[in-house]
Amino acid sequence: MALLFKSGAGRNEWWRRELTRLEPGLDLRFWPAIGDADDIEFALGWEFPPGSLGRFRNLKCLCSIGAGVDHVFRDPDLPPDLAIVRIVDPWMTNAMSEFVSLNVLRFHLHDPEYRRLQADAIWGEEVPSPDSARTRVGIMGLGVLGEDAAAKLAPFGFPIAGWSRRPKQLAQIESFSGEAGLDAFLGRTDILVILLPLTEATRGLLDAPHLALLPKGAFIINAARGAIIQEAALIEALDRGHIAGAALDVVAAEPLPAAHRFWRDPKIVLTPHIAAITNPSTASPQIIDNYRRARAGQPLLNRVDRAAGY
Ligand code: NDP
Ligand code: OXD
Repeated sequence: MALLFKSGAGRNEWWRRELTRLEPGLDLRFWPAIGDADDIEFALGWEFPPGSLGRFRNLKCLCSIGAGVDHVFRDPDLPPDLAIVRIVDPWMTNAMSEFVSLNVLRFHLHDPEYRRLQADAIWGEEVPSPDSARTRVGIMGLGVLGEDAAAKLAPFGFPIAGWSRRPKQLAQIESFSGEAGLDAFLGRTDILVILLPLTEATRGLLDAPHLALLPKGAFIINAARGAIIQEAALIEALDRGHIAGAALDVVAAEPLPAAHRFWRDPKIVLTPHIAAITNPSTASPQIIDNYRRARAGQPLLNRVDRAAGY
C-alpha cells in the first residue's frame, strides 16, 4: 500500500522525515512520481489536478493536507465514494487563535490610527481609550478554529458571538445560526472574524447588502477563504468608510497579483495565507493513524461530510 503525497509548499523532506519516522516501512510516493497507480491506497495533499484521483482504483482515503477541503471539491470528477479526511491539529488551532487575537487586538486598540499618526510624526493626538466591554466580536464559523478563538478572546472581556450552521451552546458566547440568525449577528458585530469553510453556501456570502449590516466603522478579519467575501463590495465599503479596516490572510485569487489594489490600501493589513500553516511534525501522527485505519478498514478520524462540503 503506497501513500501518494502532493503539496506545493516545499516541505517534502520534512514530511518524508516525519511520516517515515512514524511508519518506517512506508512506501511514500511524491507527485508526480506515482509509479504503479494500483499501489496507491492513500493520498495526502493539496490540489490534486481535477480528474487525477479517478485513476487510482485502490484509493481508500484522501487526506487534505490542510484544514480546508474546498480544493478537494473543486474536482468535478472526485470519485463519489472516496472517504475524505482533513487535518485537525491543536498546534494549528492555537496558531490560528494567535493570528485572530493579534488582529482583534490590533483593531480594538486603534493600532491603524496610531500608525497613521506615526506616519505624520504626530505625538499625543487624542484617540478614544478602548473598552473591551464595548467592542463586540463576532466569529463566523464556530467549528474547531472558531470555537478556540472565541474561548481565547473571551478573557479579554469582549462580548463575543458566533455564527454557525447549527445552534451552539458555549460558555460566554452568544450563538446565532443559519440564515435566520445572520442579519442580527452582523448587526451586533464591531470586529468580524471569518473562520468559515468555503462551500457552495458560503461563497460570496459577504456581499454588499451583508457588509452594510455591520455597524459603521466595523473591522473584518478573514483567515478562512478569500472568496467568502465579495472583494469589489469590500473595496467599496472600505472606500466609503463603512468598513474601517480589514486584516486579510486570504484573498480570492492567490497569490495576490502585484497590481491588485489590496497591496496598497492603507486600510488593509495583508498576510500571505500563513495564519495556521500545517506543521508536518504535529500533523503527521493523525495522518499515519488514518493511513493505518484505512488499511484496516476502521473508522477514520476527522472525516469530512461530503454533503455539507466541509
Ligand atoms: P470546521 O469544519 O471545524 O468549522 C466550520 C464552522 O463553519 C462550523 O461551525 C460550521 O457550522 C460553520 N459553517 C459551515 N457552513 C456554514 C454555513 N453555511 N452557515 C453558517 N455556518 C457554517 O472548520 P475549521 O474551524 O477547522 O476551519 C475553518 C476554515 O478555516 C477551513 O475550512 C479553512 O478554509 C480555513 N483555514 C485557514 C487557514 C489559514 O491559514 N488561513 C488554516 C486553516 C484553516 P456547524 O458548527 O453548525 O457545522
Ligand atoms: C488550511 C489552510 O485549510 O491552510 O489548512 O488554509
